[in-house]
Amino acid sequence: MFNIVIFGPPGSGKGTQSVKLKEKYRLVHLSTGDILRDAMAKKTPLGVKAQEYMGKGELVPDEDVIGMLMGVLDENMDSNGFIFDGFPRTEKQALFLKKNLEKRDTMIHALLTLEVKREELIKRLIDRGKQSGRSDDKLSVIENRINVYHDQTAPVIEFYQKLDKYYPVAGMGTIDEIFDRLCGVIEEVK
Ligand code: B4P
Repeated sequence: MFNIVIFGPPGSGKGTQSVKLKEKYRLVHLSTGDILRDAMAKKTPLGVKAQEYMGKGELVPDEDVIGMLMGVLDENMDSNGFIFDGFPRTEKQALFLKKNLEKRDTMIHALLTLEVKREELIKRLIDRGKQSGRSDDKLSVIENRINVYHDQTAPVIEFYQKLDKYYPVAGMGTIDEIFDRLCGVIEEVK
């Protein structure tokens, strides 16, 4: 298996690039944001709980996200590998992922981190909000999401730096330019 984490602040293009990477490398795309939005749309107990947090731009509690992910991992262990998109978002989630992949004789091969300036993140998310109607894509919530990223999510970088798996990638430019940069790193790591 070949497993990568696509990482970066909200609006850095994780979801956008995951769709392209999944096709090229035939990986299972596991987006915790998408799974949570699906649960919200279906009004499941997890979805109702997640709505409270996501609407404010806060992280959904680790226990809920971890519980949700376990089943999806086991359903796809015969695949070529995973793109984890939006997970891990805390050190606790990173440790959980490491232990659970080790139990299944595999690991994360690279944390690909998209680096994008704050003003560009805000611009992209406001633009997306106009079309998607996502309740977390409005200015006050976007600013909180970016702050939450710096406070709670950025420490995940250090976790993977210690494992020698951290790869920063410039996330400014066209979608295709950024995709080429990501593929360049993957070809080196594979
Ligand atoms: P996510 O769904 O992960 O979404 P995201 O961080 O907003 O976006 P992403 O980086 O994927 O941006 P995208 O490609 O769409 O998280 C949403 C919320 O879910 C979190 O705030 C949290 O509450 C909760 N959550 C999710 N996972 C969790 C976890 N593990 N633990 C706890 N809570 C969790 O790009 C954004 C826009 O930019 C798009 O409109 C796109 O078209 C545009 N764009 C992309 N690349 C571009 C480029 N190169 N140039 C111009 N525009 C570009």
